[in-house]
This record gives sequence, C-alpha cells and structure tokens, in this order.
Amino acid sequence: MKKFLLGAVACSALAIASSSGARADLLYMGPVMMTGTGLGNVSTVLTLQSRGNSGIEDGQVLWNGMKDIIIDNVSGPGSVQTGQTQTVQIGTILTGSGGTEVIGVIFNPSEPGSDNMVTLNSLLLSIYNRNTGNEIFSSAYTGYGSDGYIGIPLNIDTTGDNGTGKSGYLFALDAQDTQKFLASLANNTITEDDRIGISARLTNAQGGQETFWVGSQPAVPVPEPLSIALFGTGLIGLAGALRCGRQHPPAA
Ligand SMILES: [Ca+2]
Ligand SMILES: [Ca+2]
Repeated sequence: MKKFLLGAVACSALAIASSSGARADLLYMGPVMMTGTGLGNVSTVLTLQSRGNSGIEDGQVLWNGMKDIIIDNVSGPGSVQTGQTQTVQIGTILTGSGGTEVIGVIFNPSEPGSDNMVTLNSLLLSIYNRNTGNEIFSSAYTGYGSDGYIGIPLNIDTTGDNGTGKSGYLFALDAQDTQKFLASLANNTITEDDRIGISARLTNAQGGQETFWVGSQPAVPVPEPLSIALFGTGLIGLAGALRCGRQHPPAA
C-alpha cells in the first residue's frame, strides 16, 4: 500500500476556518487530480454503492478496540461494500515527518451516465484508540454558507472525472483541528497504532462505487507566539491566511 501525500492545505482553507469561530471542522478543498488511486493502491476506509433505484448511500466503519464494526444505514441490501471497508492505522498513513503532517480525506465518486452529480450530506473522520475503541479525535464536514457552518449538503459535479482509480475531492483538517491533531500526536494521545474510521452519507449516487480514502498532508504551521494569543478566538485562520500571503506574494 503506497503512502499518499495529498499536497499542502491551501491558504483559502485557513481563511474559511477563520469564519467558523470555535467550531472545528473538516473543510472541503475542491477537486484534486491523482491517478493510480484504485482500491488496492490507496488506504480505502469506506466504500459505498447504491442498490437498485436508491440513490442513497449511508454507512460507517469504526474500531471497537478489538475489531472493525461496519454500520450500514441503508435498509435492505445496504450500501456499504464490506470487503473494501476497513479502519486503517495512523502509522500506515503518515510518511514519517513527525509533527509536520496531518491526515486528509479524499472522496472518490464514480457517477457515470446521465447524472454526474452526487451530493455529500455528511462526512465524519474519526480516530479510535487501538485498545479501548474510544473515539479520541474527530473532524466533521458540515458544509458552510454565508451564515457559517450550517449543514449545507455539498453538491459535486463529477463530469469528466469518473473512474475508481482517478481521484477525487479533498477534505482537510481546518486550522483548529490541525493544531489538535499535532498536539495529540506530540503528547501520545494519538499514536501510530490508533485507527481511522469514516462515516458518510451520500444522495443522488448511482453507477460505480464511491470510496473514501486517507492520505497525509503537510501541516500548515501557525507561528508562535501568535498562535497562543489567537488560539480559540477564531482568528487563528486569519493569521494563517496572512502568513500564506507573505509566503506567496503575487508575481511582479
Ligand atoms: Ca448522480
Ligand atoms: Ca456512484
């Protein structure tokens, strides 16, 4: 299994985070182009596929301290592809740059045919303690709009972007969750043996399977001691955005 580096979190993510107040979330970063990301090549955590005429896919995989627990929220034949759904260890995702990388999620839909749209209603990234199964970290996509984070479903147009091995759509930890993740690794609240699970709900899903896989991303550091002064005020993202601006001045 190859370890995938998903690329740096764009400065815009930190800017978005600044409007979220104290709320910690998983941010939608937009499409990324990564080929060679088929089921066996990446750390696929959750695989969903709608059945019959249902366009609904809704499922979860979690770790209970001993084994994976798969929950399928669709009645009847269900939507979770059990053979391609499993929690993964943190250590199999991080590339070894301790303290400078975080995890991110790639949503890889397959929506061929006449309706290339798919709607993501919810996405939850969780980390479970290897021994107890307790959820020790989580970050949720809840959508965002003019009023902030109010649970707007995310409509994604996959036209021209289909195929299981061709990813996908990136979700990254916001500034607050990035800090929490790094701090948890540093104080061993999260270790390499702990396990990542995902819960997701999709509608208007047809055709091939939708997968969610996990890779690592460079953490965008927040400068000290500014981060201490701003932590918890909602301005931490603004600080990051300003820093990004200094790092990437417009071309002369
Ligand atoms: Ca569709
Ligand atoms: Ca599909």
